[in-house]
Order: sequence, then structure tokens, then C-alpha cells
Amino acid sequence: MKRALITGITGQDGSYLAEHLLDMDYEVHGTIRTTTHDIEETRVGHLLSTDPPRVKIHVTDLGDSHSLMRLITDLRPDEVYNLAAQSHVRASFDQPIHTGQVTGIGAVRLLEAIRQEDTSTRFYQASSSEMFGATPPPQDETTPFHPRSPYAVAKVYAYWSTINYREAYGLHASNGILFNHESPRRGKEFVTRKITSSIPRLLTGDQEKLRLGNLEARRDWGHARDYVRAMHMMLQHPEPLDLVIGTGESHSVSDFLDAAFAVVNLDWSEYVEIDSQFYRPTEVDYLEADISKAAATIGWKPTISFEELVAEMVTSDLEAHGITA
Ligand code: NAP
Ligand code: G4F
Repeated sequence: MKRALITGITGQDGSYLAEHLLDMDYEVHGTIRTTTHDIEETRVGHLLSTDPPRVKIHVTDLGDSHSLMRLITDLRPDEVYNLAAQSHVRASFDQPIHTGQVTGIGAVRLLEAIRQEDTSTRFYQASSSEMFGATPPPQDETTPFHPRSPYAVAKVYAYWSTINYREAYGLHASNGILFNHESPRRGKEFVTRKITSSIPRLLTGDQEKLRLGNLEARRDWGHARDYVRAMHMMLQHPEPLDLVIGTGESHSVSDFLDAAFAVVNLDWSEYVEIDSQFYRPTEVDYLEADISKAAATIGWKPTISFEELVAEMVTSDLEAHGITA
């Protein structure tokens, strides 16, 4: 039985990846921060309420080298998926140093623990399409990075550190350069879930307006369930890889509004107000993945369309309010 460690198991991707690895009979371990209270209420609560729990939880923080080292020494995992991060782009402008510490240097703390303990452990780094930033689409593995936020700068640092540990110490260390991926488990601070979670409240009158920032920004939005499959496939490849993972389709925020409000036959322009607080000092205008290399090397492709994704998110948020679509 293979043993996997997922940092950030309480996040959107961590929870789907844990389920995916359990389906493949892995022994799954995950990290939570000391600040995470009431673990039963998190996205992995359903994996902990069984007897015995289906995943094993360890308390650590990507800011704390010693606890990471101890964890790697105790577990000696076959695979480590580094999904933990301060992952919100807008927040990174307010907390640039914290974001650098966690999202950037945090990856090196983990790589260093693996290098010192067991270089046969395979390592996945959650790299991001935000690294492409201002570089025009379509973006692939050869596209130059031009990061546009402290978050993206930190991810570029972690990306190159992953490659450096591969080249310097022979680690099987891979970067998944993932474009935006969403789901009903997406945090409500991200634009897609902010929209879909507002719809039932707008319908019931609990919320009057939906305040958003830049509606023209374009993203390549896929489904998180598809993307965690790619993470696992990358670590099964004989050689470490850097791979772009996306759908190859780009939509604007207003396209997302069109698709989401169409599910409930409403006109979003009657509800949406533009609020400058949701604009960023520097924006990423246009992301669209070229996934040729992922298709050719690991045979990955997405299975869930943009329309299916939006419908699933809206329906799930409606159901949580007892409303049928
Ligand atoms: P998410 O939902 O925001 O989850 C982030 C996870 O990191 C949470 O479990 C969080 O714990 C944990 N975390 C935050 N700060 C930490 C710290 N100091 N030490 C340890 N853990 C910490 O993110 P996601 O959407 O699942 O994304 C997973 C990873 O992929 C992230 O690294 C993200 O930057 C990257 N990524 C995401 C996308 C996307 O579109 N979703 C695209 C490209 C790359 P708490 O539960 O305690 O907050
Ligand atoms: O949903 P977002 O906050 O996602 P963003 O910035 O693209 O970052 C996400 O995807 C990255 C992959 O490319 C990940 F690496 C990262 O961790 C995160 O998961 O914003 C998407 C777009 C932006 O252009 C933003 O300006 O939506 C625009 N937007 C417009 N109004 C808004 C809002 N974004 C948010 N969060 N809230 C708004 O009210």
C-alpha cells in the first residue's frame, strides 16, 4: 500500500485528492494548521467521521521547518503533494511577506525535509497559471513567466525551487501548472463560488446586490475533480515533469455570470454592482491553457465542461438552501 502526504488537505483540492487516493487504496495523511479548529467541519470532515477515520491528520504549518522535518521522518511517505498555500491572489497584496513565507519558502521547507530524509519520496508542487500573469495566451510549458501579484511571485520561487531540487539532488519533483479549477467545494472568496453562493441569497432576498470587481478578466476554468487526477498521474510518470493542466477554453467573469444566472433564469445585470475594492493593483487579463504536453506525456484530458461545472456549482448552492433548480 502506498503512503501519501497531502499538505493543505482541508482545501478544495486536498479534499478531492484525498478521496481520489483513497479510491486507489493509498494510506492518506494530511496536514492541518494549528489554527484550524473543528476539523469535523472542514472539507475532509466526512473522511474523519468514520471509525477508524479514513485519513490521518497531522498538525503542522508550512512556516515551521522542524515540524515538517519530523513529519517526513516519521512517515517516510512515497508521495508528497504540496497543496498548502496562502492561495488568494487579492489577499497576497495585503499580506505579501506572509504569502512569500508560506506559498514560496514553504515549498522549500518541505523539499529540504525530503532531501534530508529520503530522496526516493516523490514530490508534487501546486504551481499556478498565475505565474504566466501578463504573458498573452495560449500559455504552455515554454511560455515565459510574468507574475502580477505577490502570490504569483511566490509560486514562481516555489516552481524553480522544485526544479532545482530535481537537478541538484535527483528528486522526483514535479510542477503541475494548474489553471483555475473550481467546484462546489471552492472557497467563497474566489469569484466563481462568490457568484454561485450568492444566487440563492439573491433569490430569497437575504442579499440585495452582488458586488464584484473586474468582469472582463478571462480564465481557463476546469473542475477540481479532473485536476487532482492529473496530480496523481504526474507522480506515476517515470520521470519528473512540469505540466500545464487546463481545459484550453477561456471565459470572462461576465461569461461565468451569464452561465450561472441562466440556471435560474435571472438577468445578472439587475443584481451585479461594480465595487472598486475587488479590483487588484495589477490584474491577470487572459489565461488559456495549451495542454498538448499533458495529453502526450501522461494522457490526461479534462472530462467536465465549463457548462457542467457552472451548473453543478449553482445547483449545489441552491440545494444547500433547500431550493431546487
Ligand atoms: P485552498 O482551498 O485555498 O486550500 C489551501 C490549503 O492550504 C488549506 O488547506 C489551508 O488550510 C492550507 N494552508 C494555508 N496556509 C497554510 C500554512 N501556513 N501552513 C499549512 N497549510 C496552510 O486552495 P486550493 O484551491 O485547494 O488549491 C490548492 C493548491 O493549488 C494551492 O497551493 C493553490 O495555490 C494552488 N493552485 C490552485 C488553483 C485553483 O484554481 N484552485 C490553481 C493553481 C494552483 P486552512 O484550511 O487551515 O485554511
Ligand atoms: O477567482 P479569483 O480570485 O481567482 P484567481 O485570482 O484567478 O486565482 C485563483 O486561480 C489561480 C490559478 O490561475 C490560483 F493559482 C489561485 O490560487 C486562485 O485559486 O479571480 C478570478 C478573476 C480575477 O481576474 C479577479 O480580478 O475574477 C476577478 N474578479 C472580479 N470580481 C474577482 C471579483 N475575484 C474575486 N475573488 N472576487 C471578486 O469580487
